Amino acid sequence: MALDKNTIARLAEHLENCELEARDTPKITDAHPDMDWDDAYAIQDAILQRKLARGARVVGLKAGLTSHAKMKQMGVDTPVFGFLADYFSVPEGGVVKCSELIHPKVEPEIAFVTKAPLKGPGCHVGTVLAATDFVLPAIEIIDSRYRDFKFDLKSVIADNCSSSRFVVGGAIGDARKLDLRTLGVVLEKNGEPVAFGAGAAVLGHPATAIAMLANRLGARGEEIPAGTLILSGGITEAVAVGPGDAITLRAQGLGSVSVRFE
Ligand code: 0L1
Ligand code: MG
Repeated sequence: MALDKNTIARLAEHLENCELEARDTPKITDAHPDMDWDDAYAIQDAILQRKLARGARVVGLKAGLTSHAKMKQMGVDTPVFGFLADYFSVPEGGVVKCSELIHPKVEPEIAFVTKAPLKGPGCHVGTVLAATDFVLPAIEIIDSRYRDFKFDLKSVIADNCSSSRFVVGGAIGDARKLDLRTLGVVLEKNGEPVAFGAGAAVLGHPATAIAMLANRLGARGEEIPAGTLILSGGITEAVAVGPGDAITLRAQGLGSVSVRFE
């Protein structure tokens, strides 16, 4: 690690305050160009500990930057992983207040819910499908705390991978019976289709993102517990939203899920 404990705590406080007060900041590597990957995840973990200390709960995990469209959009080349706090969850058909966010964007995703623990190393698509209870469509609302969404991978990991809100809904599906690679999604903004894709856009198969997360946690002696909700990553580029917008995700065989912004 290149950063000391105090610096990690200070950067976690800064980034979390930016989230809670909906204000942006330059990316943290501008002031700390030598920070390493362990520092980045340590800052994310310090943000998590701050939330837990205030009584928040973790209700899920996420993989981000898992599609080539997203990697190209953000100018990066590898997936990242974060956590979902309880207050990020928005009910199906619910409303997101833009005043609580900086510059929200939406992403169509496939969410997995596990029925057995997943522990790496060695997890793969087969292990993930065997441990999956069901899948369902999800809209992730991302909101990087970095000015104009300009960041590098270490900065974005520290910022809990731009996590801010998410909605799951629609119909649940059996991951053993669905072909998640060819499962098509259409994202609509105010009734107009604005993004299209299929599950294979996520690392060839969305379960690959879950396997990568399990393998990353396994390297730290941790696992994905049974009953965990995991967002596998945006299938298309993220779409900017603002007050008055209505978003619907239609996923083949899995119904639809909607959210509004005010
Ligand atoms: O969920 C995501 O793919 C977001 C990862 C962080 C990068 C971004 O803000 O787009
Ligand atoms: Mg996402």
